Formats: sequence, C-alpha cells, structure tokens
Amino acid sequence: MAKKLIGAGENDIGFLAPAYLHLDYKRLFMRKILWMGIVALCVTSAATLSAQPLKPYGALPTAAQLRWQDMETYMFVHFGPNTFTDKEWGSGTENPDVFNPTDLDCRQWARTAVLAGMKGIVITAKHHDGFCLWPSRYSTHTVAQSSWEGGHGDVLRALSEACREYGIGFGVYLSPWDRNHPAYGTAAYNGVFADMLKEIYARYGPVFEQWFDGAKGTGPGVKPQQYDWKLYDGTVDSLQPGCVIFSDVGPGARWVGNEKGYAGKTNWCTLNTKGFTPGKGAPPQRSLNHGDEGGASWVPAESDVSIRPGWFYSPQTNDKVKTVAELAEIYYATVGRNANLILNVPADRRGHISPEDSVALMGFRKWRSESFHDNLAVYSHCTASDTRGNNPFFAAANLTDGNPATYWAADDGTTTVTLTLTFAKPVTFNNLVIREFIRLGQRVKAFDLEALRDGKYVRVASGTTIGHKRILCFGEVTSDHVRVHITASLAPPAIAEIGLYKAVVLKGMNPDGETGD
Ligand code: FUL
Ligand code: CA
Repeated sequence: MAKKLIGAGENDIGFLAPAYLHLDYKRLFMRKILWMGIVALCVTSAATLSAQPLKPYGALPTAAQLRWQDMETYMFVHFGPNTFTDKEWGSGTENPDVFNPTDLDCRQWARTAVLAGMKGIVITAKHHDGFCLWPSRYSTHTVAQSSWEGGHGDVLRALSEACREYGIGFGVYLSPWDRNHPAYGTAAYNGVFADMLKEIYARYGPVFEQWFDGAKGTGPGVKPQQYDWKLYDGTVDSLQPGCVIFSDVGPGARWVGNEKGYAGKTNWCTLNTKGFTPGKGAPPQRSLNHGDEGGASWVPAESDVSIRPGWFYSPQTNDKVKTVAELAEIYYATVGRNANLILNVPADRRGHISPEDSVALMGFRKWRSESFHDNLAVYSHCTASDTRGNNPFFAAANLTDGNPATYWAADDGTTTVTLTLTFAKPVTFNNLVIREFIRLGQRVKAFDLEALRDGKYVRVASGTTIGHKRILCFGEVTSDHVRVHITASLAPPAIAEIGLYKAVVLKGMNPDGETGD
C-alpha cells in the first residue's frame, strides 16, 4: 500500500492535524505503542497498589485534626478585667470600666505571632469572671457596659479581622464557669452558653480551635452547675465542623495534664474517653500526659503554658518572662513529643504584646529557624530492611524527600525494621526529627537511633512513640552511616520523614528536658 501523507484536515486519529506536523503511520504506530505501554504500566502499578494498600490502624485523625496538628505552635492571649486588676481569677463583680486598654492593637498581636512563626491566636473571649470581650446579647457584663471606646469596642471583631489579614488562625477560649452570669447554676445557663457560641461563630468565624476550660473553683461561694458538654460540642460542630474542640477529653484535642509545657516522652494521640468529662471527671493526669496506647479515639495532646508566671499580664512579671532557652526546652517537650504548643503571651494594659515578651518570642523563632533549616538527612541515600511489596510507592527514599505527604511503609506482619541513611561523607548532628504518617494511625512503640563509629553501630538515643513529630536530642555525633531501628510497633510502621539536624544548644538549656517521662 502506498504511503499516505497526512495533510491538514486528515489523519487516522480523528482530529485535525496541521500540515507542518507531517505525521506518518509509522510514527503514529510508535506513539500508540508508547501509550499502550504507559497505560499497561499504570494498570499494573494500580493493581500492585490496590493489592497491598496500607490498612489504617486503630483510631484515625479527621482532616481538621490533621490540619491542626500541622499548625504545631500558636499563641494564647489572656486578656480581660484581670489584665487591669493584677488577678488570675476575677470575681465577676468587677466594674466593667476596669477593662480599659489605652491603645488596643490586635494587628500588633497578629504581626507578632506571624514573626514568631506561630500559626494562630486563641483569645480568652470570656474567662471565669464572665466578662465578654464582645458585645454579647446574652450578658450584661461585656465590653458594651464598659466605658472603653464609649461602649462600642469589640476585641473579637478586631482580633478576628487581624488574624484574617495576617493569614493566621483565629481561636476562641470560652470558660463555662461564669462567676457573673445570673443564670449560672440553673439549667438555663447551658442554653445561654450555647447561644454565646452561636453568636461568636456567626459574627467572627471561622474558628480553628474552640478552647473549653474545665476549671471551676470550689468552696461555699461556687454554685453547682451541670455542664451540657454534648450541647456545647454539638453547637460548635453544627456551626463549624472543621473546628477542633479542645477540652480535657477533646473530642478534637486533649489537655496535656499540666500547665508547665511538657507532654510525656511516650505520647499517643489516642485516648479512651468513655465515662470521662472535662474538669473533675477528666482522665488521670498520666493518661492526659501520655495518651492511651490503642485508645478508642484520636484526641491528640495540646500543651498550654504561659510565657510569664501568670496567665494574665501584670507589671510585676515584666522581668519574669521565660528565656529563649526555656522556650526552646518547652518546644522540645511539646512539639518534639507529639503535642501542639499553645504558648500564652498576655496582652498588656495598652492592649499590646509587651516588648519583653516580643523579644523572647523573636529569640525563640530565631533559635528554631537556625536549628531546623538544614536537614542533613536529605543528602543521604536511604534504604530499608523491608519495604511494603517492594513497591516504589512505599520506597525508603520517601523518608528523606522533605515531604510529609510521602511515606515509607513495611509489609504486613513486619513490626521491626531498620532504616539506614548512607552519606558520601560524614555529617555532624545532635537532633533526630522523625514523623509518622499519622493519617493511617499511630503505630510505633519503640525505636533506637544508631550511628556507625569505628566500624560498629552504636546507640545514640532511644525513643518510644513518634506520632506527628518526635525530636530526640543528644550530644553531637559525626558519622556517615546512621540508622533508625524500629524495635516495636502496633502494626506495620509507616514513616513520613526522618530528619537530622545540628541544632543550636543555648546556654543553660537542657535540650533533652528533665520534665516528664
Ligand atoms: C485554667 C484557668 O483556670 C486559668 O486561669 C487559665 O485560663 C488556664 C489556661 O486554664 O484552667
Ligand atoms: Ca516523605
């Protein structure tokens, strides 16, 4: 058959090809073969993958919890009448006029948070004194009753707008314990509290985190009140399903069990919440600090701690702001132990983050940037003693690609494994940063870090759980062969990232932290 040249307007694949392409049948045939090959390859790899996807293990995070865990560090701002009265717990009988910031600047708070590398701000919209930082229709103890800004001020409006402008999350602390509200102590109060939530979400949302305080004083003056947690959680959920609800028992995130800024070295994101309630009915401190291995619900820990001795601003504490070394230790003991860090930085009487706190925050940010900008692991060649189905989708190279969305995983039935990083020349490091692929559950129970020294692997450090992130600190090690040896896991391990860093050790700092176990 005579060779037919294809010109503009005709070809055998049904579309108009311009004459300058001069496509002939041979090229079309080759192209078809190539496409068939690609399709066959895709079908085979899809088949391989579908043959052995990694099964999720145990309780799993929601998409909102995953986003929240990625935030890692954000700011708490305690602000209200106590800021002006030098108190930690107001009585609820304060004259609303005491709330009188002379130069409220929530944009300065947001700017400070951004510069400090913090991903959001949670504000005490109503502390135990019941004073509302927004003009609520459901209370007569609010900014509207104060002569501040002629009764037209609204801290939640200013802060939510500032957070939006600076691209960080806006979060709300609301204390159920209310020492002012006349309905407190009656069943009607639960409805009032839910109405306040509705009002806040309608006016100022979206809210990345709803913080429910379990604290409630004791003694003769304290009215009994049955809190309707189901109603509160349900209200938030119905208004904004993507909001993470914090309380002693979640459901979105749990209290870490102390206000000192440390999680357990063993820290599961899973918790058994059945039969527990926030406040007095909370799980034991140990469970909150460590989570429950194999717990029924995904309730990761959040650690709340203040940059000053108290939660509220006081001129008495201007010289007691935590040092950068202390903040770095807190970072290791929270983010480095699979917990989010909510660091309280109280606004002062002007309505500013004060200079002492800003200086500490900037030092903290500088320390983090200098310590964690150069991941030496990315210069290594990474291999695994077992790779799931020998499938490239689960390859060891995923461990050091700097992308937490890709991961390595082991075969079913394999719970001990060695991951080896080989370097062209020795590297020096003092921190291991390791992350599990928690989307599919938390699995690892124990692991060692080992380095080759004089032809022999020696143990450098050991850890138990990993979760979203675990950082191990140790004295400087120089080696060209480093390995992570996973010695126990609840299911085949799935690791997203391994990082090695030479972190800055600040004067007076104890990187491995004496706090917690
Ligand atoms: C506690 C409260 O009693 C403190 O005043 C503070 O707000 C802290 C974050 O939570 O339970
Ligand atoms: Ca990865």
